[in-house]
Amino acid sequence: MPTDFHNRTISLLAEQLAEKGMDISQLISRISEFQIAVPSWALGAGGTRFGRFSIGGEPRNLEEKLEDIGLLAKITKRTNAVSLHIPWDIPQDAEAVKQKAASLGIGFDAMNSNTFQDYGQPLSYKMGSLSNADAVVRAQAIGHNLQVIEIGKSLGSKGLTVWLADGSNFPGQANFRNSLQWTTDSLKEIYAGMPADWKLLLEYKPYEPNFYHTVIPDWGTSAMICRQLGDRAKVLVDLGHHLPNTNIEQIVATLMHQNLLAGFHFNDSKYGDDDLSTGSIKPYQLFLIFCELIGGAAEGVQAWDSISWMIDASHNVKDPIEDLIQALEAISQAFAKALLVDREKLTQCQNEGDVVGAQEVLQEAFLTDVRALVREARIQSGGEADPLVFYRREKIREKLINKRGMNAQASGL
Ligand code: LRH
Ligand code: MN
Repeated sequence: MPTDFHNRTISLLAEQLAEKGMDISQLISRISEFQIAVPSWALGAGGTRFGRFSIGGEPRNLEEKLEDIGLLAKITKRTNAVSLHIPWDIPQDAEAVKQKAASLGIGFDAMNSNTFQDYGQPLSYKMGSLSNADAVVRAQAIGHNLQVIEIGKSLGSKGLTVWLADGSNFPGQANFRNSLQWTTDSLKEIYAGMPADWKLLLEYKPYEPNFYHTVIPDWGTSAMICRQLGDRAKVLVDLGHHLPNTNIEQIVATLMHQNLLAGFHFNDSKYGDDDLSTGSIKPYQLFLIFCELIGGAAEGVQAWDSISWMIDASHNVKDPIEDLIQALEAISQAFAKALLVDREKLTQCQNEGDVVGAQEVLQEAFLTDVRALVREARIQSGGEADPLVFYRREKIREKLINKRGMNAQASGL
């Protein structure tokens, strides 16, 4: 039940926004429509090479992962889809899985292939997959991606995310040009194997697990390859896949300008690909990214609905469900704040070279407390006023531990 304080906050905010010519009910419906997919591999405790600390009550199979995402959907109303990773989440009975997901109000966002591990396939990916010097290994990796597409088709997914660990650890280990050409040729076969209404999301990453070169290290290389594949191939921006101090909002603006932005893997980081909770380290950057997204859509360079919104995080010390509640909230708040930017005034400042004025416009929006707005959107959608408070009050983790056991371990990273 929303508190009286909440209702008074909303009516005050409605007044403030009306003065700026903004209709709070329109903002609330934009926030309610904005849904973010949850990764199937983020429902267990993640880990690093230095160790993994289990959380207890982790989902032991795909069905239990869907139950946890169903809970998130029910209490936050901010997610309505899961992004599966193959082979970590191969459905035993696709139709049954599809029905279970539908009963929980969940659909299937982009599928993720995996040619960065060996999981019993005939040939190892140690020396690469789509860029491997051995054409037979490349063919195996292409075959895996085509299999992932078939699984995705049986679940109603419309996208394939390809992230390649391919690269090298030492100078001289790889021929950069051959690696790039073999990768591009392999992706062409995968692209040709996709249904006409699917998109290929090509994810870049500067390093890890290879520490000298990565075949697709940055947005430019990914965009260059996408252009060679076709217009349903676009660039996936994982926020953690940038060298320190990279201007990610400019990359987003540039990709949208070229109608080449596939979507996002939301997370946050201080140093490398830390996969920390979205908005926990650099909330202003996340806000600026949404400013570019809203600006690009308003200017018509790329359609808002053509972009995929997914979280990609790994929880070393937090309860995964609590972390996802926080991440969904942080993303919704960044989006809500960016919707408050007076774009007309900003454009005027930009055209008049009023640098101070432009910053004032952004800060005015960023410093507006939108928590009540996001809460109101959730309440109006039938969600919990405060999902984290609900999750703890209902002792859901304890109940999951009782049902699944302390040592239950989810598949994934
Ligand atoms: C690579 C990555 C990729 C996933 C993996 C789980 O760092 O971001 O998106 O396949 O994490
Ligand atoms: Mn990712």
